[in-house]
This record gives sequence, C-alpha cells and structure tokens, in this order.
Amino acid sequence: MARAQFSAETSGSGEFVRQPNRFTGRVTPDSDSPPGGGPDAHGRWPLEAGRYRLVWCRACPWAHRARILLGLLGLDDAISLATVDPIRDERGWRFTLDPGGRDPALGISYLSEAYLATDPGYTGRVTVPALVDTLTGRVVSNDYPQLTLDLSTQWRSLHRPGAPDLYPVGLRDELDALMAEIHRDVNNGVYRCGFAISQAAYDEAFTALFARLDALSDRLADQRYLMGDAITEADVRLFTTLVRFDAAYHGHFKCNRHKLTELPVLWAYARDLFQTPGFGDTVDFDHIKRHYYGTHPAINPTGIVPLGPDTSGWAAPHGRG
Ligand SMILES: N[C@@H](CCC(=O)N[C@@H](CS)C(=O)NCC(=O)O)C(=O)O
Repeated sequence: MARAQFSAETSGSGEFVRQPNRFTGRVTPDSDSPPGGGPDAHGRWPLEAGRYRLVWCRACPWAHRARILLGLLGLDDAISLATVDPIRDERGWRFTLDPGGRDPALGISYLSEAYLATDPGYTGRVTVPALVDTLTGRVVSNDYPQLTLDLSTQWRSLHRPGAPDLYPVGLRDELDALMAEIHRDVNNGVYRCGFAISQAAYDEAFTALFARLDALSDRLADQRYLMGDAITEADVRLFTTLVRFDAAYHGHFKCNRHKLTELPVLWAYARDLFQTPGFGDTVDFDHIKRHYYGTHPAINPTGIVPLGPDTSGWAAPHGRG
C-alpha cells in the first residue's frame, strides 16, 4: 500500500483515522480554583480575561473556527491570539511570524514546547488550535470542538453586548446531530479523501462528502443559514471547510466532483458568510495554499503551490437574505 502522510493515524484498510485530542481542560466560571490558580479537581480552569492565549494557524480549519468565534462574540480582548507560520518544520508549528521567532506572551519558539511542558511524554501530533495558559505556559485544551462550544457557553459574561447566540439551548439536540454529520462527512471528510491510501477508502469518503454537500445544499435552498435565519456554530464549522474547498481540497485532497463555485446554493451561502464581518476578514488564501500544498509531501512531493484559483468571486453579490 502507498506511504501514508500520517501512518499512526492510518488504518489497515488505508483509511485516515484522526488522533484523539490529548488536552481536554476547560475554562469555566464554575471552576473551584481562585484567579491565577490551575485546574480544579474536575479539570476546570478559572475564567479570567487576558489570561489565556489561543494559538492558531490561519490555514487550519479547526483553528479557524475558534478565531471566527472570538470576533463574533467580541472575545478578542479577553483571549489573546498567537499566529503560527503556515509551514511547519521538523519540530512542528513555529512562531516565526513574531519578532525573533518567539511568541511574545509565551516566550517559546515552537508550540511543541508548550505541549511538552504540559505532558513530557506526549508523542502525538502537536496541533492547533491550542488554548494555552500564559501564567504557567501549560496547554489547557487542544479539544477544538469543545473549545468553541465553551467560547459560546462558558465565556458568556465576557461577550460583547448583542453577541449572537451560536449554540441556543433549544436547538442543541438538532445542532449537535447536524454538526456530527458535517464533521464526519465534510470537515473531516475532506481529510479522509486526501489522506486515504487505498482506493476503497478514498471512494467511500468522496461519496459521503458529496452526498452530504448535496443534502446541505437542499437544506440551504430555502433558508439563509443551516438552522434558519440566524447564524449558529454549525455555519461556522461548515464555512471553514467551504472556504478552503477550491483553494486546497478540490486539488490537493482530490475532492473534485465539483468545485464550490459549481454548486450554486453552497457557493452563494459561503459568499454570504464570507462577506459577514468576522468571517472573510479572517481568511488568508495564501497561508491556506502554502500550508496544504507545502506540508504534505506524501500527497504533493514537489511542494509546488498552485497559483490559482482566482478568489475574486468571493466578493460578488450573494443574493441571499
Ligand atoms: N486536534 C485535532 C485537529 C486539529 C488539527 O489536525 N490541526 C492541524 C492543522 S489543520 C495540525 O495542527 N496539524 C499538525 C500536524 O499535522 O502535525 C487533531 O489532532 O487531529
């Protein structure tokens, strides 16, 4: 069988099986710890403005979710941002975009330093997003789905006035089910296409991906957002994959039944979100293309980054709403 990009996360049948998230601490107003303290007996860190730092990569869809939520909820002042270089070297994510190649708040050059300071025995992939405690340098969480739900629910006292409710109580069962389908077939589905090393695994992921996109397209044909007339977390999660689709997944991951621009409902929906404050202003197509095409040598051995596609269409009127 072909060489896997991530052999520890590839099954015997050639399927990509994503590693679990190692750090699952949560920041919550219910923590029993005092300000400045560590996690309590239940792993709950105290909620404090200015204490925690979100490490993200502009290219990464999982990290991009959290970045969008900081803006939508008005948490930019409460949680600071560290942005890594889109290209990892052999030691992983680097703070080469910062003066001296060091994150000014954490004082480290590689994100792996924070992972190893938290768990010296850590051997998995060092991933973004990571929420890091600036007082101790320890990783609180790399559990990206819980992280964004907590930004909506646990950080509420620090939201801006009028912040949207992205995870409304009455919709949670339906939202959770919808987000699980989107995760399996779309968010992670594109990776299951791209990292498959058997034809059967690729075929299965490809078929599920486009079947789900067709179903989502039907759902969005007569409503502006996935849950109706208001943006929810499900829209954020779908957007971060759609915005990378033509620039990365269509070519690099062989998700090529159609381009996003050839799926009229989804393309208009994605443009609508892109043009909403907090979405398009956080997108960096250059970082996206350099990251995907430049860091998966098993898939793109030359590392050549394509010059296309033309992204000017993202600014075109969307005709929705
Ligand atoms: N934490 C999740 C998802 C986050 C994730 O995969 N982030 C990517 C960037 S999109 C990453 O940090 N990859 C580092 C690597 O592949 O070494 C995981 O472990 O799979």
